[in-house]
Amino acid sequence: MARQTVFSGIQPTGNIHIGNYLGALRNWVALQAEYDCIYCVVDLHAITVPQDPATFPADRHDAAKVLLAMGVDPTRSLLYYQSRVPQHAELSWILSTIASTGQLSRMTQFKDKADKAGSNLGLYAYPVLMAADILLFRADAVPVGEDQKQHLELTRDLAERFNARFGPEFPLPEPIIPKTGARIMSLQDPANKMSKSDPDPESRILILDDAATIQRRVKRAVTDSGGEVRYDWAAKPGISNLMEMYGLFTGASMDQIEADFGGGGYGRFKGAVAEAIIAGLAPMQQAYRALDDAEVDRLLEEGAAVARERAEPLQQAVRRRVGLAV
Ligand code: AQP
Repeated sequence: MARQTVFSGIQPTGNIHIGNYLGALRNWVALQAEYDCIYCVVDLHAITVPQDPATFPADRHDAAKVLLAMGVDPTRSLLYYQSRVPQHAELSWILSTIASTGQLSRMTQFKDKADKAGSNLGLYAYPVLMAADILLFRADAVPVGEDQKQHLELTRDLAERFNARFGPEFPLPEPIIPKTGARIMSLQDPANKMSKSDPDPESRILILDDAATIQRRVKRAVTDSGGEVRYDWAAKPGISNLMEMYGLFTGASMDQIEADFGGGGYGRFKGAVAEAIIAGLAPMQQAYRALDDAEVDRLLEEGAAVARERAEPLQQAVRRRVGLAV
């Protein structure tokens, strides 16, 4: 039986943080064992908020390097820059003609980002491009964090609408959202998710942060009143967030963490969390430093060439369905 296809993407908007890793990217790596995986640095998405054209190429290159360092393996998976595969944008346009503006206006990420960065048509249409990314390769499953659930629902709606209007073309993709780590929260405000675009760098831990920075950021993380280490998102969101991180980096269950650290005070627990993150990130940081920049460029170009070739017959089928090709 043919392997199922997985697609996912990450924006090269600043450095990748442990929320991206725990929520989505560690699944990207794990899924390679079983699935036909297609992973994309979604640069066309990133320019929906202002980017500096002078530094953007380096940011994009760096995002690709972090993915490779984490274990995305170009001998097993496709890895490329979205803008190098023009079929993404073409399919996005076709899907936009069946997307409802009412549904797009209800997307919470659009509302959040439009408030911060100012609105533009690209930001509004972002979920349609994301749908095109996924549907272009007829993906069966999409590993993402919880914040992308609404966009996945829109993708499924668009696939269903297309199939009903033009004939059966797209499978309905399923999200793969982890049970823990799907929503890692800001270290400075556990009511908001950890995010690359948060203006406060103390709110996040980056994959490439050094040990001293990680220790400082965990130490300064906002915690709750009382000193008991207990997994309780309603009463103790700051500590519960750190517990999830610790659990994901060490494999310890929440019960185990409570048994080991419950009455020991926040200071001792925070020290252990920092050490677990430092140890968990060390192999990726070593792998990152060992990468050759020219080789990374070559791998990404090679990935794009394969992706273009693979996308073309699929996109031609879409053109035929809508009457743009015979
Ligand atoms: N805090 C998070 N916890 C768990 N998963 C997360 N993801 C993002 N933040 C968290 C997941 O990471 C993948 C890649 O995200 P993205 O780069 O496409 O954009 P994003 O979701 O908008 O992430 P950021 O870091 O918050 O970036 P900005 O600040 O640019 O918006 C996705 O699968 C996402 O679910």
